[in-house]
Amino acid sequence: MKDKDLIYASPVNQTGPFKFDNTVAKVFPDMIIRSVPGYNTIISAIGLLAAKFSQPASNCYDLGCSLGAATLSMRHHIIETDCKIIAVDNSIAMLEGCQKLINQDSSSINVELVESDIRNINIENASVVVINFTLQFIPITDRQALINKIYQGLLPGGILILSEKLKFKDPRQQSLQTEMHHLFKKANGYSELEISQKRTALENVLIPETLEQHQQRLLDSGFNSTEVWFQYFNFASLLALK
Ligand code: GEK
Repeated sequence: MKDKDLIYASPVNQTGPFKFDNTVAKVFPDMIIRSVPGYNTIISAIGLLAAKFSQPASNCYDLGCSLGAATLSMRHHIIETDCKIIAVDNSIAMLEGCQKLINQDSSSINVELVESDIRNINIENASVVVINFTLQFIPITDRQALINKIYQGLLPGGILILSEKLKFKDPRQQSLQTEMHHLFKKANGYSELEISQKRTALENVLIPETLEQHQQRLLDSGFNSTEVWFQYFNFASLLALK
C-alpha cells in the first residue's frame, strides 16, 4: 500500500519552501500520481521509448530520478543488456528510496545511482536522456547550459525526453489550465487547503516556462527535431532527437 500524501492536509503556520526530504520521499508515489496529470502514461511511454532508442553499450540517464519510476520503466523495456542506466538526484531521501525499489526489482540491467546536482554531472555516451519534471526546479539561468550538456553528451540518433509543467502566454489559457489542474487535484482527493498550501510552498521553487521557451532552448542547444508527444492541461512531455 502506498503511503497517502497528507503533508498539507492541516493548516501550517508558515509554509516554508518545498523540499524533497524524507517526509516527501515517503509519500512521493501517491503525491505525484494525484498531482501530475498523465504521470503514469508518461512513465510507461519512457519505457517504450527507451526500448526503441537505447543503443548497445550506451548510457541512459534519468535526471532528477526521485524514487526511480522512469529508471524502472526503462529497465523493464531496454533490450540491450550492456546498457547502463545512470539515475541522478540531489535528495538523499529520494535516492535511498530509489535504491530499495531497485533492490526489489529483478531486471539485470545495470543501474548506477548518483547523488549529485544534475548541473554538476558529466553526460557521456548517452542514447536516452530523461528529465521528467525536474528542469522546472533548476534556476532558469542554468537551464540552457544543462540542455546544451545533454545535447553534447548524446550519441547521434539519441533522444531527450523532457517533461515539464507549463505556463501560457495567453492569460485566459493560463487561468483555465491552472483551474483545470486544481480540479484534477480536487478530483484526486486533495482539499482546497492542501492545494493552496502546496502552491505557496512551490512558489519560487518550481518555475514553469512556456512550451515556446522550451522549444527555443532545445533548438538553441542543437536539437533540430522536437515534438510534444503528450499534453494533459498544463503538463507536457517533449521528444527531442539528435
Ligand atoms: C519521476 N523524475 O518520478 N539536481 C538533482 N536533482 C534535483 C535537482 C538538482 N538540481 N533539483 C531537484 N531535483 C521523477 C520525478 S520530481 C518532480 C521528479 C516533482 C530532484 C528532486 O530531489 C526530486 O526528486 C526531483 O528532482 C523532481 O519521474 O516532484 O514534481
